[in-house]
Amino acid sequence: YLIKKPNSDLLYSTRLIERVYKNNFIKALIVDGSESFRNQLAENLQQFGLASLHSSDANTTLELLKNHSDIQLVLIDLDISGDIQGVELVEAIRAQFPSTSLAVLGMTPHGYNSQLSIEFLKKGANDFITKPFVKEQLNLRIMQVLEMLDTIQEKSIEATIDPLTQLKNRRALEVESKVLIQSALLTNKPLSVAMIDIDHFKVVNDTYGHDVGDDVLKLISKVLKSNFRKKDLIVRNGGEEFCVVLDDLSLEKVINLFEKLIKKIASTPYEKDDVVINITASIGLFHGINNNIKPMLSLADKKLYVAKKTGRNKLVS
Ligand code: GH3
Ligand code: MG
Ligand code: MG
Ligand code: MG
Repeated sequence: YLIKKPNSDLLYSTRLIERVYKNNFIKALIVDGSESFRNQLAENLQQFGLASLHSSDANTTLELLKNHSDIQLVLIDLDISGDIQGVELVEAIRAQFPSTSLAVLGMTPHGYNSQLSIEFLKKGANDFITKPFVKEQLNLRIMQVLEMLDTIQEKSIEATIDPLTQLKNRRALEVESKVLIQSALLTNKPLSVAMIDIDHFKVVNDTYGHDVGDDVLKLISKVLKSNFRKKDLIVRNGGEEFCVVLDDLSLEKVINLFEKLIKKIASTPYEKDDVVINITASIGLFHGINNNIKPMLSLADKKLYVAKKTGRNKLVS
């Protein structure tokens, strides 16, 4: 199947090698009914620094993908072992592993109807390649689908991460709070939604300038991250306002957590050169459940307003 072509080490192979070295490690999964083809393909990928796992059927493939989250590329032949065929496998993969997590390259055996190859694309493959192919062609396609994966991942990160603080943004809040709400409703457990707003932040900007203001926002973001669990949803809502959504905690525990946070913020001044800025924040907390994030946010916001009106540097729940 794989035609060896002399002097195939051309432009795209070089780019592939460079890419592999830049990213350290790319793991591929080869899904093909023929062991000798798998070995040949694996050897070719190895030359470019791509390690590969093998499978010949759909179930093993899905199992391997579940257990190896570092796989970035799956090469799938149309004609694989077992009842589930290559195209259906692509569909099953995409149901669990969206194009943000994995690149899929279909392989069409020689002499197959071209309509079948198109099915690969319809079911979510990034591209397909027809056998027999020369190495250069394979490397080029691999390069392209991996670059596509990079772009998709970059765009998806850009869309959900706040570039200044690296916290999640409001768009992420909308998407991820839905998941938290669903599971809270299912398990009949409350959520905690907190609105956190830095006190008199405008004074920081007006006194020390916008750049220092930005640094303060970064500092507060670090304090926020250090105060919560990895799974907790911490969001920069906009400006100097943050939002935290926690699941599965009693009101008492949550109050403790946010009281601790308030103290931590107040005792972590911004320091640079001769400048020392003491920062405080006010927090409004909602504890309960609703099938939509918006009313919970707005109730937390009302409590925040009370905190601001009654002296700041405090939690109102
Ligand atoms: P309060 O205690 O009532 O919350 O007062 P405040 O001054 O913190 O609130 P206000 O809403 O009046 O001002 C917020 C300021 O935050 C105004 C705006 O210039 C500043 N700000 C918003 N986004 C950014 C940013 O990305 N960087 C910097 N440096 N400042 C920002
Ligand atoms: Mg304000
Ligand atoms: Mg403020
Ligand atoms: Mg504000």
